[in-house]
Amino acid sequence: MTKQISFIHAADLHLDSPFRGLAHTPDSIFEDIRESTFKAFGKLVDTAIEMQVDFVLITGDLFDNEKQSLKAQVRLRRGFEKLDQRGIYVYLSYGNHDYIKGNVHPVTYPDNVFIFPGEDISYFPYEKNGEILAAIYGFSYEKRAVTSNKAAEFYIQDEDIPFHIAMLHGSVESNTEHDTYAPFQTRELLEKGFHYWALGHIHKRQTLTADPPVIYPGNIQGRNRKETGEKGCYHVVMTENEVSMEFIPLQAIQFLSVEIDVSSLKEIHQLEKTIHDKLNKMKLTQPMLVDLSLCSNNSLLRKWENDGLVEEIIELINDVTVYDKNWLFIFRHRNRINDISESIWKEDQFFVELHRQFSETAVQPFLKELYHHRRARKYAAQLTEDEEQEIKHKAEQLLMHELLKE
Ligand SMILES: [Mn+2]
Repeated sequence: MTKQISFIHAADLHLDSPFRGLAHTPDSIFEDIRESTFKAFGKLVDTAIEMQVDFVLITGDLFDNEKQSLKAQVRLRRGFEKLDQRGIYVYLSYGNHDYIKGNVHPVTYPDNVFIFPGEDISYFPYEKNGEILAAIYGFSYEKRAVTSNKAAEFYIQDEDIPFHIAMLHGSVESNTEHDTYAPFQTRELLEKGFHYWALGHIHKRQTLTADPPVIYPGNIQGRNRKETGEKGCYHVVMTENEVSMEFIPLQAIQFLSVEIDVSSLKEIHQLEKTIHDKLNKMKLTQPMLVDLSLCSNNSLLRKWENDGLVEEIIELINDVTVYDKNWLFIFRHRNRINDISESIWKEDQFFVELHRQFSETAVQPFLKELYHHRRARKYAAQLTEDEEQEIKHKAEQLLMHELLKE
């Protein structure tokens, strides 16, 4: 008989994320938001039970904060107990957000839970019906950062075991978008001969290679406007000859970014209808947090914005579903207005030059002081390419308008 194992691979639960940036939402909605990481974890547990998997892998950042909130630990324990009753094991490692030394209220988890004890790579044998079927390798962050190449330290320890699975919380060496922890190169993982690399740390779902699978499942619940769409885990079934994988969404709330061109609108009430119609087209099967961009090629949108009418329209739209189970809430909006005629851009030498200057100027150097400020730097996240472009665009528009006033 061919040997088979099945498991769930998840990472980056970030339980009890504070969602500070969304504290301006109505209380009932903010409560749902604060509960979302727990709800997603609840679905993870239910999925593991429904799929009757052998075990669950959670590769780091179970908690959002190194203090490992007591609430998060208790909710985890309850979830693990449910899995224990079904004979499902849990293997987990701590990451850069929940490194071991930060934990102030350690909670004891049930016996089905195996936690990698430290930064040296170790493995747990998984036994089923008296036979060791799999070896699960990993390590936990003892402190906030692990910057050495941990991948190099992984190796298969007992060739007699049929399946070898590696859990690694870290990033590809060339990835500069995220803090680079435990950097590795995909090629070097492949050389190791493991059957599955269960990665964590990067919140965007990614398949680095399919055979053998080297997988970031992403986080299980989006936490900000950049973490859009479905979030979840992989259900993996492995035999000696093949692997089947299925992505299973777990998010309780979805972040969505929506762009609407409102250039043709003449009256403010049309703006309400246009946004409403666009959002109405989406089937609401769960709560949605919408990041709305309005674009226009004329200045009417700017006038509405300055008169406070856009804000009012958004409030009116938000009010519609605020008490529904599947609410939809626009939590952020921005305007993109290009109302300066092309002929000015392209023909007036002064403006052509101005535009060139803008495109060649970087925003970062002007922010240096802010990012080095002892207190500000804790809160100021690095700007993304997009954000930098947006700032430049706004500044350019503002300057153009001031210059063209005459
Ligand atoms: Mn994380």
